[in-house]
Amino acid sequence: MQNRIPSVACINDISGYGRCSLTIALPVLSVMGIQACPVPTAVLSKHTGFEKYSFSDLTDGLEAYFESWSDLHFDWIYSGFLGSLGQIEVIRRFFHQQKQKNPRCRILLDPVMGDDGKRYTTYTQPLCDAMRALAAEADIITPNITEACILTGESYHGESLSLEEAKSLAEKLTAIGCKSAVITGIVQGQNIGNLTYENGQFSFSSVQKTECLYSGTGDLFASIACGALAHGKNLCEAAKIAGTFLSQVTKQTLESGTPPSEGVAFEPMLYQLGGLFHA
Ligand code: PXL
Repeated sequence: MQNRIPSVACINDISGYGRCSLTIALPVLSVMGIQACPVPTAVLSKHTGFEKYSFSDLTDGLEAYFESWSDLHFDWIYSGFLGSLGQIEVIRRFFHQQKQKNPRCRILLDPVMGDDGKRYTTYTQPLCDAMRALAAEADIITPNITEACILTGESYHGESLSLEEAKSLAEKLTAIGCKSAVITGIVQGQNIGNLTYENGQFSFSSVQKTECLYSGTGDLFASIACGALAHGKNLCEAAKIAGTFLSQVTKQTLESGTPPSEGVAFEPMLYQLGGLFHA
């Protein structure tokens, strides 16, 4: 007899080209043995890192989408790229509806807003402010350093942080209102790592850095972490699993000569995630 399959509502955009958001979350969660239920926030032809892309915002349909889900309950909600300011309040209500139906429902919010010290082109200041308010409602947030600085109002000085600086930033993140946080992409010399802060405990794990910045790495990290959490791992374990896989995939992506805007070429290694958790 199989164990019950955990379910995750995945609130994110779908970009036709460039490996990010739902085109990462759905295959990753599925292969990890999770029922991944998409909530598309926008449809883009390519992600916003490309020079030219089409963008269709799906805010207008979101309320009816969630309304038709009012008879369902999910084990996890995983929220990522948001298409517009108007979506925030609708998503906040969905969070509350789900927590009311299932007090064990957990929310992982990836506050997708920017990278490398720059905001993504569609992220206006009001949208970033609203993301901060939504982050306060989450159980776990997974910002990179750029996003952690936007959320806390700290100034950005590059991707290198000492352990003490990272710990202080993580404490400021949870002061927003979320329970736990992971800061991703912390560079220390030749290494790159993630700091988790959960139940008052810090944990830092790092791997050797690849000399190339691929788009979608944050989405891959958060998707794998979400899958591991849905299987009952704690945040420190989930971050280690995600960080290790990401490091292997970025190495292979570099060797394959994939351009950075096309994202991490995870497809040939996806099956390895399937072996981690057996139902
Ligand atoms: O990887 C984050 C992300 C998600 N969705 C869209 C993006 C980006 C980053 O560029 O453009 C549409």
